[in-house]
Formats: sequence, structure tokens, C-alpha cells
Amino acid sequence: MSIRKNRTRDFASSPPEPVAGNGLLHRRALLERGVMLAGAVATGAGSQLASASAEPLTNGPWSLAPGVPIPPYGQPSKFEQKVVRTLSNPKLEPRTSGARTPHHLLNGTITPNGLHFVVARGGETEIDPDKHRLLIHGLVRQPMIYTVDALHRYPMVSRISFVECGGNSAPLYSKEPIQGNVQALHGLCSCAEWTGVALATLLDEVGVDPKAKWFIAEGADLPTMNKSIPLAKAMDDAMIALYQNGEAINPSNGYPMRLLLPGYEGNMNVKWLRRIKLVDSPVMAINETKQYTILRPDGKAWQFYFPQEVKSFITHPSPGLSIKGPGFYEISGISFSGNGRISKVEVSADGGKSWAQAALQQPVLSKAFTRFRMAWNWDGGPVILQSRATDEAGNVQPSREAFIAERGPPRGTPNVAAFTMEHCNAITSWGINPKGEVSHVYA
Ligand SMILES: Nc1nc2c(c(=O)[nH]1)N[C@H]1C(S)=C(S)[C@@H](COP(=O)(O)O)O[C@H]1N2
Ligand SMILES: [Mo]
Repeated sequence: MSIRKNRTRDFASSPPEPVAGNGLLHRRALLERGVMLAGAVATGAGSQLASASAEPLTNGPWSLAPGVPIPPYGQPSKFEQKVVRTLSNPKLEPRTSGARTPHHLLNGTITPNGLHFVVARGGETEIDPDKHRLLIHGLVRQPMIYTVDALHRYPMVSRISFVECGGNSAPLYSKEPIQGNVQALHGLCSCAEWTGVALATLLDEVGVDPKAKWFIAEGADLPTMNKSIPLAKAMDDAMIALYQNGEAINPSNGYPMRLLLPGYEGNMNVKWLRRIKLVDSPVMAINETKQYTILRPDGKAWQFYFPQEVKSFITHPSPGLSIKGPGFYEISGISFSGNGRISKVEVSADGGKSWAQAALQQPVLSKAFTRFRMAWNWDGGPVILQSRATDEAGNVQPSREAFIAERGPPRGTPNVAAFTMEHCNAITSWGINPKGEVSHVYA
């Protein structure tokens, strides 16, 4: 207690100094709540953090009567009913269905199963686990068929991993900034703890023919997905996932089993997985020739594009979450990279003129969401907030200008192929006006 008081007093006499334009504070301001508050008070910014009133606590009805029976399966509070996914195809018309994660209404790094994003070409497939089979064949010594029960008898592994659709953040590629919230712009990525059997364990058992260089993964849903994946990924960290955040995989995300390829483009993480075939060359399926092939400005294309690039976006504040008057705020957001760990996230409040390093929430895991936090003392003037992530492989998130210079003109420009909009990891900018309203801007 006395230690905390002393530190508070130290900081009150010397409040955290801004380290970049428009009031960004050194990240040590976040290390301890007392310090942060003292700094905010000393800078005249503390008033909105809590009410100073001495009004006594009153008893609501919930304090005067017993509660209700505990439900067998818990649901979020009824006061949180707005925390839901947005659906792209609620009536299940014959096209792809999507559901986007409400990142602006969540915190931390793990996406609850009911809010994990979904891309499903044929809707949510309902599979009877007792009838489901996984076949591993092709260039192997001994083809094998696995039931769900059988897979439970193998050693299991767990890892926290994000999945991101190659089309996530595509709205940032429009000519004018689309006025959507984080969910609309970046909702096609989520992060969960996945548990299952390492694919390498099963491949050891079937025996890999040295001629095998790729494998093809196939789902059991109606519009059969075929994706070619380098065998090296299978030997590295690919998993036949059976559990998502501790419970059986959600039906939307591939129940009873899916392929998890940590860090690789979402569409390769085949759900409702039923077949793995080892081959000596890629299958050249429609999903990897017509679709998911990135055309470059020079007319060449990246046909195979595996790891998702380094990315970050600010979730708080963000469009729809306006701020209320000058003072202290914590800016926070999500960062991740398909190439490994996040090594650094910088935040700018002046549209990229100056940057300050954000605090990274531990543990920082490879190919998983990492939350970053930045202390900020808003003076009430107009600002442009940005975040820029760097991964341990040295990749730095590009500005929108640099991204377009590399990848070609934005969508809506005549003669530009629609799929150039995939894999957009440009920096996102939030403009905040003196009223505290947040909008999507291009800086
Ligand atoms: N069998 C099957 N697997 C699939 C798909 C699909 O439609 N069918 N969609 C893919 C796409 S495009 C993406 S982005 C990811 C999304 O995974 P999620 O729905 O679990 O978030 O699953 C991939 N795996
Ligand atoms: Mo996707």
C-alpha cells in the first residue's frame, strides 16, 4: 500500500510526459493504475475517470432477492445482446455466408466461439460426428480412415492461433473511406485456442512417400473446398483441430474437425475436414487459380499466397465508440502476423507524423492476436489515430499509400481485377473530431 502511494506521489509531481504528437504518453503510464490516474489528475485530465461523489451504495432488486437457477449452458448477460456477429447472408441464399466478429465490443485476445467470424460457401454444415470419417491417402505407405473417436486416442496439442480470411480488410481498398466500424472493416479475423491432433502425428503413422511435396485438403460441405498446401506446413504446425476454446469446435467453424494452419490464409484452413491427399504437385483447383490469386500491377500474379501479413487496428476508440471530452484515454487494439510474433506496435495521434511505442499485453504468442495499449491525454482537438505493427520477421505494416503503390490502384478503378483487394494490411486511420466522434478516414 505504502509503495503504491509513494509511486503515485512521484508521478503526481512529474506527470507522464507526452512522447508523440497530440498527447500520446509513454507506455509506463499504463504500468500501474495509480500512476496513470495520478498523471491524469496532475494534467487536469482525471475528472471523467470516476465519480468523486460520496453518495452511498443503494440496493437494487438483485441485492434483495435470490437469483435465478444457474443454466446448464451459460449465455452472456441479457444486457449484452448487442454483442453479436453481423451476417452477410442471413436467409441462406445460394452464395457464400459470412459472419463478422464485433471487435469493438470485445476486449482481450480470445474470440468467444459464438462470435468467431465465419466464411462458409454452403452455410453451416451439420455433421453427425459418429458418421464422419477422415481419410488420409495418396502418396503414403498405408492409407488410413479415422473416426472422431479414433482421433481422441492420439496425443493432443493446444495452441492459440488467429484465423483471418484473405478478404478481411478489403473495404480499406475502396477509393473513398467506407464508413463502417471495426466489425465491418476488419471483422473477418478471430483468435481462439485450438486443440487437436498434430497432422505430423498422423502422417508419421500413414508413412509419407518421399515423392510427396504437397497435400490437398477437402471439406465435407456441399461446395467442396480443395486447397493445395505445402507438405512442410503439415510437418511444422498444422493440426486436425477438434476443440475451440475448450469445447468441441462450433458447427460454423467446422464441427467435428477442421484443418488449422496457424498464420496461413483463412481459406486453407479447411472446415468439416474429410480428406487429406498427399501429392507431388499442387492440384490447381478453382480456389487457387480463378480465386485467391493476387494480380499485381505489373500483370504477374501471386498464385500461392500463404501467411497472412502483419496487421493491426485500433478497436478502442473506433467508429461508433465516440469519446467524451478531453482527458485521459487508453487506446487499444489488436495486432497479429502470420509470420510469427508481434515485436512492436506504434501508435500515432497525428496521422503518422509522430509515433509512440505501445505496451504489448503479455504473453505475446506466435501467430496469435496480441493486444496493444497506449496511454493518451486528449486535448479535445481533431486527431487522426493510427497503429503500425512490426513482426519478428521484420515486416512492417505499410501505409495505405505504400500499399497501393505496391499492389495497384484501389477497387472501383476501371479494369482492375476484383481480387486485387485481398490481403490488404494497410494502416487504418480513425479521424476524431472535437465532439469525440470517430470516423474512418484516409490519411
Ligand atoms: N469446408 C470449408 N472450409 C472452409 C470454408 C468453406 O466454405 N468450406 N471457408 C474457408 C474460408 S474462405 C475461410 S476465411 C475460413 C474461415 O474459417 P472460420 O469460418 O472458422 O472463421 O474457413 C475456410 N475453410
Ligand atoms: Mo476466406
